[in-house]
Amino acid sequence: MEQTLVIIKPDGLSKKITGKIINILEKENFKMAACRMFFLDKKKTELFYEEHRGKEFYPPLVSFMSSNPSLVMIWQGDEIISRLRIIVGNTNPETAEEGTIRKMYAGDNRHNVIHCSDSPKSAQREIDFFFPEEEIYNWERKEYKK
Ligand code: 3AN
Repeated sequence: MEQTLVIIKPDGLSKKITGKIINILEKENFKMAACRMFFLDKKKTELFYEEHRGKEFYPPLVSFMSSNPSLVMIWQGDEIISRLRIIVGNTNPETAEEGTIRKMYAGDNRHNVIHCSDSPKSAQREIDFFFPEEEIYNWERKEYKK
């Protein structure tokens, strides 16, 4: 079973859609494996979005993400990485499919309410970036009752 990193960005928190987003994930039968509020200061945001350094949207992205706290979570489920990308929708809400989280709630391609990992490799990097192993539940472990 896969795990992926999900961030409800500062605009998601200020729009008060945290519960709605969690509800969408729960309805898919995905399970939360970790959850913590983080204030991504400038340095941490720059490191997280390192691959975009140098792009024209990088400085405003960093300043938006470090403007207010975010809710950072790990979610677990079968093929969750690719399935969640579809549920979240395109970076730009104008071109996102109807019914996707970004189509429903995002303001524009920067203020797009949610982040989710785009590949198994980035999921691993992003999970390690935020959470030590002991803070992550693995619902496949025998000691948790289903
Ligand atoms: P996604 O989150 O859809 O995987 P990425 O990884 O390409 O998108 O970009 C990371 C973040 O950078 C996006 N979530 C968005 O906030 C911002 N971003 C990406 N492309 C643009 C753009 N053209 N203009 C403004 N912000 C952008």
